[in-house]
Amino acid sequence: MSDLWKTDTIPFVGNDDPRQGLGFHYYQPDRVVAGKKMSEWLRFGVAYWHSFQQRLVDPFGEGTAQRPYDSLTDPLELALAKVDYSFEFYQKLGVEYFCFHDRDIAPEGDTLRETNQNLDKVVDRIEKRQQETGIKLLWNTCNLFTNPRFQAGAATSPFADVFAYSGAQLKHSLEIAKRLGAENYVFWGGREGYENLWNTDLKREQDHMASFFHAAVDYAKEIGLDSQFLIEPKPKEPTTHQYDFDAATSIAFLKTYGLDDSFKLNLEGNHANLAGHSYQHEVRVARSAGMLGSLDANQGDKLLGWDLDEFPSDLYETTAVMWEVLSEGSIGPRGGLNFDAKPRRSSYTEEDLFAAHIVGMDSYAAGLLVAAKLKEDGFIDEILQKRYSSFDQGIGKKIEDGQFTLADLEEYSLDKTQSELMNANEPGELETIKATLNNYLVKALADA
Ligand code: XLS
Ligand code: NI
Ligand code: NI
Repeated sequence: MSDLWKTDTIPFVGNDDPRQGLGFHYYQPDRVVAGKKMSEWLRFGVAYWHSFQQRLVDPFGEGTAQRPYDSLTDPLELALAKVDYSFEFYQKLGVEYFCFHDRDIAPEGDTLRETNQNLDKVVDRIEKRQQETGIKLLWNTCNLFTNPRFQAGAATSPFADVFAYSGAQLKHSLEIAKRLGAENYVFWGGREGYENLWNTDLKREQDHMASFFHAAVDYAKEIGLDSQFLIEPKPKEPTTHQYDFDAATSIAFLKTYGLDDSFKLNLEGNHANLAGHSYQHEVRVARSAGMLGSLDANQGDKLLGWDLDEFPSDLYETTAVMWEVLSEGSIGPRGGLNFDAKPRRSSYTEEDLFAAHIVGMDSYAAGLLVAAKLKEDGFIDEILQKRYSSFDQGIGKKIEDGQFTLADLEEYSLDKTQSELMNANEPGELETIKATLNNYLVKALADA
């Protein structure tokens, strides 16, 4: 592979040659697809934690990553070097957004006061680099799970001092969101859940979590922070049961506690699978509730059952997600595709980090192209329109309009024969649909 990335940006090379070098085969930021630029539909973001902070560790071994700042030993100097490197990386890759946890970017001190001082020094550098490059913050968040103080949770910790500390940490994190112009602010409930109900007061913990979110909403109002608040559902890991289990559970939680006007959802592919759902399902559920906020773009491995955070490469899945996004009109009011993903442990070079993002970006760009063709031809929309058309008139219309009683339905149905009701069904034709989807995938990409 060439060393071009060391000096230049990653080029678009087209798809004539299927062999993958360091170039984009499908992603062209300025190409207009379905009425918007690719870069506007996709709004790619780099996850600071995976790409610059963590070292490609797994539960069985230390990190393997090789980065140019590895030799630095002074924690603050190292933190600043990572910021500089990260902005070079975004520019060379051609992404416009990044995301971070507070603890990804700066070392902790002994007290929160010291930690905040460290944080502010690094935020100064980030702000400067943002101004120089025009690169924007898709979202930031609080890491309320790594430090051992959060062993039993943060906002749901059974220990009041830990709750108090968490709120104090959140306050500064929201101030940073305001300062850096975060489009969104994410809450992922790291250890907000339980290991076992025998030592857990579930109701009390959920009440605490809701009051934590209400306090965040209040403080955002107070400081004039207008980032879209997002909850990121995940069913398990690190706890056996996370309270933000999936989109449906999170929506119910937000509605129960009167928070649904202030939050939307940030949905992650691998989390969807851990919850026993497809990624498309999670996006559809959020859309149905008007709560699609943003996407953490990654994928799992069907042979392994934990949160692997692989870079997306499954075109069938990216097509499905982008079909939902096209149907919605955008990823969310201020959403984007954050690569909450890391190269495999044996892909430890800087070049691998580029290659990993390229496959993710190209996979979503390809998914967008296929989904746009599906939309343009009305293929899926027509299937849906036809399948539910019996609700457009007659008894179906009355049902949808709420103009019916059970007695009306009895009168309508009492003398219907078995064969009349069988004939009311139409074949679902899923096999034909799947074959046609494959044809669209192959054709749209060949034509790309
Ligand atoms: C972990 C989550 C996490 C959030 C941000 O599984 O995906 O990375 O996106 O805290
Ligand atoms: Ni995750
Ligand atoms: Ni995530």
